[in-house]
Amino acid sequence: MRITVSLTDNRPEPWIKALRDALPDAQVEVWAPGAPQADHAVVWAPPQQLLDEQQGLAGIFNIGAGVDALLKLRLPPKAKLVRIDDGGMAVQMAEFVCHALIRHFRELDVYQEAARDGEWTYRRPRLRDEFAVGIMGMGVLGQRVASAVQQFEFPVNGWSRTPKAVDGVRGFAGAEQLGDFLAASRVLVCLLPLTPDTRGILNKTTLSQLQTGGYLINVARGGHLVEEDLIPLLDAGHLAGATLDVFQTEPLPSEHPFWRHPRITVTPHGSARTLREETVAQIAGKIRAMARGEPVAGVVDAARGY
Ligand code: NDP
Ligand code: OXD
Repeated sequence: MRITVSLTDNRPEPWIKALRDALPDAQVEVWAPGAPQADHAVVWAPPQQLLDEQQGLAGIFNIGAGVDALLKLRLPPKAKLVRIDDGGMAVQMAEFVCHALIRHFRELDVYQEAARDGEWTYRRPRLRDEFAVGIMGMGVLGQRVASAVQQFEFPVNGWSRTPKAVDGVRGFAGAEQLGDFLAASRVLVCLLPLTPDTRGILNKTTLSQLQTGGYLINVARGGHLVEEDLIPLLDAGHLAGATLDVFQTEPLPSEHPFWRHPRITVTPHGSARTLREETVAQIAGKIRAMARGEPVAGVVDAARGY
């Protein structure tokens, strides 16, 4: 079996070594134009030329969860596109979202500011019942975040495309229940895939439907947020703040107003990083399962967009 590897932004050597260790019978090589036909490709943001040349691929394994960039390319007709499901990202996402939520809820920025001035000052306790957390996207990551947030006893709402019954989560589904979901939520966490249906879903109209003093945590894709709508909602006081890990243009340009807005926290698309060991183990397991003719999890439905 031959595996070709193309990982923009990642040094390929450690990945090649890890894949060879996990699949000792496979020939694993870095892709270059004109490379021999492979059975599977392991990719992150591959060039179109790879996909055009490797028409016989049975599997294209994305080393991340989101496949929006890959679905913009022309894929070989028979290839299954497989994403990473969890692979060590879910716990990272849970800790990142809980940190942003608790930092906001417990007003830790206010304390930090006061501490800088040597002020010993208390804030009145806030009621967690008034900070319902709405999670858009109740998939692998969204459900892990929901369970972590529940540990801190915040009310949790979940919104998905199809109805879901998740213990302790008030479920909403489909476009027709989006308004009710937003109206029931104060802290909004976006964990949707970026698809034609979800692009621009965080906008003036939807964010205005959050409860007053709303807080946005976008850890999915920059394309979900209509960026120019955010600062007016913050300045008008409807939103209290935002933690943004993803942006329409990445890296976020140095002149972008989000860097300097006092109530926006910017992180560099690192809320949940791909972990090589877990990712390679998952991909190798799926390649072995496919060779045995077994179904694998995480196969992308291109028509659905995720
Ligand atoms: P999943 O595919 O497991 O879950 C997607 C969820 O979104 C599902 O619950 C799905 O509904 C829901 N959904 C999809 N389309 C719609 C829609 N039109 N309306 C309502 N709900 C919808 O994905 P993951 O949880 O693994 O990952 C989610 C996203 O997180 C990734 O696509 C990626 O963009 C982002 N991500 C960001 C990272 C970062 O570092 N910032 C790291 C990793 C991922 P249903 O359950 O009905 O199918
Ligand atoms: C992913 C990401 O989709 O890191 O995995 O954004």
